[in-house]
Amino acid sequence: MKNDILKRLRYSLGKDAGAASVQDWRMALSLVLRDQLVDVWLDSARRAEVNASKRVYYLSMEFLIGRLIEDMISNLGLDAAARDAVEALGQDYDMIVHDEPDAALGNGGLGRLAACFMDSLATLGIPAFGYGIRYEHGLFEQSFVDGAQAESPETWLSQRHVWEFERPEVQHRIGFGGHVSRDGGRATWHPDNMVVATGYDTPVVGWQGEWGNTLRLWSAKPVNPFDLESFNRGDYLAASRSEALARTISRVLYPDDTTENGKELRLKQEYFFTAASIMDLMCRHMEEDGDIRALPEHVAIQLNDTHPAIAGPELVRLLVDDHGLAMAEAITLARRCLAYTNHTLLPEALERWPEGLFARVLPRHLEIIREIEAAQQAEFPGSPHILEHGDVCMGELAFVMAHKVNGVSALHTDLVKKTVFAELHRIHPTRIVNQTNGITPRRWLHGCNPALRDLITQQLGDTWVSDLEQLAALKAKRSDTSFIQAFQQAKRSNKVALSNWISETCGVALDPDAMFDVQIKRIHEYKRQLMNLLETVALWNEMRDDPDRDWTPRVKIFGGKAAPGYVLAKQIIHLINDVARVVNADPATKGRLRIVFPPNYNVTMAERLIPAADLSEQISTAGKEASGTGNMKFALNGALTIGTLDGANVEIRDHVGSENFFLFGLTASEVVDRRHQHGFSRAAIEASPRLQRVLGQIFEGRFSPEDPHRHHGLIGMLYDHDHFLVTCDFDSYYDTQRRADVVFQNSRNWASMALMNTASMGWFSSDRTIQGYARDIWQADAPRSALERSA
Ligand code: Z2T
Repeated sequence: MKNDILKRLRYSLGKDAGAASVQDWRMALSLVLRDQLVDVWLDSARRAEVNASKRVYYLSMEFLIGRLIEDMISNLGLDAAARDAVEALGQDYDMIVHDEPDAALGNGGLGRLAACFMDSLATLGIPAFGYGIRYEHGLFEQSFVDGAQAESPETWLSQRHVWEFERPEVQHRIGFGGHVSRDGGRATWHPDNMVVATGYDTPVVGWQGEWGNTLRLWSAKPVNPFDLESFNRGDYLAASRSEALARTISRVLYPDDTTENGKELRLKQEYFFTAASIMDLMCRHMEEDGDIRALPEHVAIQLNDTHPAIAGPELVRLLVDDHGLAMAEAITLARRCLAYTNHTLLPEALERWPEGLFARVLPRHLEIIREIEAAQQAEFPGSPHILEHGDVCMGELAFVMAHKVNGVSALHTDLVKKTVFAELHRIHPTRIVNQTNGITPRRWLHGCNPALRDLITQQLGDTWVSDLEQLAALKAKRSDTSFIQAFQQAKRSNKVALSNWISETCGVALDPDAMFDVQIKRIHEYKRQLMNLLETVALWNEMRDDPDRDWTPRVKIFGGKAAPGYVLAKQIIHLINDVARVVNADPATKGRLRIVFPPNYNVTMAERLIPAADLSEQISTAGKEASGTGNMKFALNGALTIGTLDGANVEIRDHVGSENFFLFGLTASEVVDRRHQHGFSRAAIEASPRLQRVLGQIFEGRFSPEDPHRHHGLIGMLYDHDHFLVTCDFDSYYDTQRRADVVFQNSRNWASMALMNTASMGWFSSDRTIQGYARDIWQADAPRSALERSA
C-alpha cells in the first residue's frame, strides 16, 4: 500500500513526496482506496445486469454524506493497513483522514437519511442508484459575529472530489419552457431552453466490500459552451450567457429545511435532476429489456419527499409522447414504479407551485397533471385536488402517482393518515404504510465511537456491525461491574477527547465529569432549543440562589444552523450565545454550569459530539418532529434521552424501556387541545414563577446589556403566540431535568441505564428500515442470496 500511495502521488497528482502537502497525501491515499473499490463496484453492476435484477432508484434533492475516507477504509477492512502505510511514509494518519472536507449536500435529517440508506442498500446487496444534484456549493458555512449567525458559501469542490468518476458520456438534455404542439392527437413539447445534465458517479460500497452501488449526481452544463458569433463580435458577456444560465441550476443547495420558498430556480432544480434520473433509468431499461411495459418489474423509484414529485408527470410524458402509450395505461404503469416518502406535517413545508409558473417552466407537464387530476376525479369523484386555488399541490400529486406512500415513524404515519392525507387515505386505504427511519451502525457507532466499538467487539465479535440486533446480548451485562466500568471508561475517554476539541475551538474548558447535555439539529421553533435555553437560565438562577446544594455539574452543548431567512431561528441562536457569554463568565457557577455552541455544526461535528453525550435532547412539540434520527444516534452511543412523545422517540422508548428514558410534556393530542384554549401561554407563564423570572431577565437585557431590547421579539412571541407550547411544557421539562440530575449522581446506575439504551437500539439500524422498504414497497431482493453467503 505504501508503494501504491507513492505511485498515485507521483503519477496521478504529479507530486514529489518531498513536496507533498497533507492534502496531496490524503488524495493519494484516497485514490489508492478508490482503486480497490472499483472491482467490486463494477462487478456488482455487471451482476445486477446479468440477473436482470430489479433496481431501486432513490431520488433525493439531498445526500448529506459527510466525509467518505474513513467509510471506505473500514468497509474494505483496511484500517490497520492504511494507518501503517501512512505512518511508514512519515505522515500523520489522523491529520490526513481529517483533511477531507464534508460533502454537505443536504440540510439535515432528510439528506442524512438518504446517505444512511445508500450505505444500507450496499451492505444488503440490493442493486440501487442514488440520484441527486452535484451542487457546486453545499449547505452554507456558519460563523458567529458578536453572537449572531453569519453565512458564507461552502466550497467543497475547491479541492478535487477524489471519490467521483466524471461521466462525460452520460448526458441527458433537459428542456425548460416553450410550447406544446399536436399532431393527430400526439403531443410534442418544444422547450425553448435546454441544459445538459452530466453524471458524476461515486461508488458506494457496503460493509466488508461485498457489494457496490452508485451515487449518481447531476451537474448542469450548457448545450453549447459559448456563442461563437457573439464572441467574434466582441460581445464576451453575451457569448457566455447560456453557460451562466445553465450552471446556475446546480450551483447551490437551498438552505431551507422544513420551509418552502417557492423560487422558480428551485422548481428548475427539481425538474432538472428528476428528468435526468428518469431518462437515465429509462435508457438502462430499454437497453436491458426493451419492453416498456415491463418497467415496473425492473424499476422501483423512491421519491424522497415531494421534491422529485415531478417524476410522475415526467414518466407519463415519456410513456405517452415518446412511447405512444395511452394516457390511462401510462398513469397506471408509472404508478406501479413510484413510491413517495413524506417527511413532515408542517404546513409551511408542503410544496405548492403557482400554475402560472408551472405553465411557463413545464407547459407539457401541466397538461399531464390536468389529465392525472381528471383521471383521479373520474375514478374517485370528490377526491382532493392536485390543482387547487391556482396552485399545483405536490403532496397530492405525489400521493396520487405513488402505489405506496410512507411515513417515517409510527406516530408520524398515524398522523399522516389522520391529517394531511386523511381524505386520500379513505379513498386508498392500503396505500399509506409506515417505515420507521434508521441509521447506519457503520458510521454512527463503528466509525464514530472506536472506544465503544472495541468494547462491544471484544464481547460479541464483530458480526453485530451488519446485524445490529445482536447488541441485545449486552443486556445481560447490565449488572456486571467490570463491564459497566469499561462502558463508563469508553464514554469518559470520548468526553475527554471532546473537551480537548472544545477547548481548542471555543476556548472554553470543560469538566469531563460533568453531565454532557447535547442538543444538535437544525434550529427551528418546533424543536424548541429555546425551551432548553430557558431551562438553562432557570438552572443558573437556582444554582446562584442555593450555592451550597450538591448540584450536578452540567455542560449544555448546542449545535445547529438556522435557515438564513428564518428570523426567529436566528434570534434564538443570538440568545443562546448571549446567555453563554454571561453564564460562562460567572464565577458563582464556575465548574457547575457551562454553555457551548461550536459554530458550523455538520456531520463531522456530530461524529465528535454524539459519542461524548450523556443526555440527548429530543424535546420537540409532540406531533411536529416526523421522526428524528439524531435521537437514534445518541441512544445507540449510550446517551439517555430526555424527550417528548414525538416521532421515533415513542418507539425508542418502547425499545429501551420507559425506566431508561426521561419522558416529559404534553402528548400530540393534548397539544392540539391546549392550542384551542384561549390564552394558554399567559396562563402557563403565570403559573410558573420560575419561568416568569427567566423571561423577565431576558426581557430586561440581563444577557444583552449592550442592546437590552434585543430579545423582546422572542419574549413577546412566547406570551402571545407560543405556537409550539414552550411555555406549557416548561415546568414538566424543568422537573424532569432535575430528576436526571439526581439519577446522574449515581454514576454506576446511570451507566447501566445507558448500556440498556445501546443494547436495545438494534432495531433502529437502517438495514432494518431498508429491508422494510424492499419487502413492503419495492419488492426488490438482494441477489446476494443465502446460497452465495454460505458458499
Ligand atoms: C428534513 O430534514 C426533514 C423533513 C423535511 O420535510 C425536510 C427536511 Cl430537509 C420536508 C426531516 C424531519 O424533520 C425529521 O423529523 C426526519 O427524521 C428526517 O426528515 C428524516 O425523515
